[in-house]
Amino acid sequence: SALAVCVGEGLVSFVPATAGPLEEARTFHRSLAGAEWNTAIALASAGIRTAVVSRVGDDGFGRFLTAELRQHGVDGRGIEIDPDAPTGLYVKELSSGPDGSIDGTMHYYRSGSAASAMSPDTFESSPASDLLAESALVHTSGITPALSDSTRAAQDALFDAPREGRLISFDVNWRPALWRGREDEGRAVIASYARRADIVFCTQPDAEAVFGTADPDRLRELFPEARYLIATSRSGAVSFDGSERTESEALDVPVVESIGAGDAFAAGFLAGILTGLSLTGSLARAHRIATRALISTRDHVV
Ligand code: KDG
Repeated sequence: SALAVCVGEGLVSFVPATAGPLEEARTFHRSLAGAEWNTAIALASAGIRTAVVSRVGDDGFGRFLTAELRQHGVDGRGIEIDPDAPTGLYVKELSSGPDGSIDGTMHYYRSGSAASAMSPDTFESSPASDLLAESALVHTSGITPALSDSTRAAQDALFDAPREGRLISFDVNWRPALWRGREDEGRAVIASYARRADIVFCTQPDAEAVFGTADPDRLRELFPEARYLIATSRSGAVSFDGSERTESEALDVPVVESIGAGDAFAAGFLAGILTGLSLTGSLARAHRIATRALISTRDHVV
């Protein structure tokens, strides 16, 4: 069956047990995170043969992340172990609003991480090179080129390599914290990948922040090359397969955790496309899997 390869940084996330400033947080829940890794796990859970190509540190966190992948049926042979650099982390800081709602801020501890040293070389040696050569689809996002010059070169190598029928899927995933002080460059870099991808996912706030418009028809004009363009919002998605336009509604559920829902949505859509579903069928699958992520705090979707 078709192989999907997800390329990006896996992170360990730490979420405090209670809301409040980090200086007061004593107990944290540890989970796997990282957009492309979340998507990989959701793809494997949807029955798609899936591998991750990445790098982790030679440390307990790296071993935890790769064990989690394996447990969910994702092939982790394409993950290089860096003897010198650590596995990246993020810590969430929770604050509670006057109405009882909980808001989270992400603090990254990932600069100089093992994955931020991904480079075009990462794809040259076996088994990563074999996995990529065999893949029907490669999924990555706007996070990867934000990490370092070498990860950006890696992403370019992925996009510039002969496709040979392989689809390149790109989730915009605008993370301004990773582009601080060079936001305009970040916008241009992300637009350049969106122009070259076969499948583009973009949320409404990201579209506004990066492309200056969240109007799906305008986005279709900006990125005419992508075969599939999926513009998502809290209420649903407007999607294009070529010039065929479809609107689909998100299921109306109480949201427990929105982080990771986009990763799950992408996985559902890609699983649909890889198994030959129509645009409508793939979208239904995407909404179903994203809804599951929205209403749960399952370990792998934070
Ligand atoms: O999409 C969810 C991700 O944002 C989260 O898992 C952390 O990969 C992450 C990032 O770089 O923000």
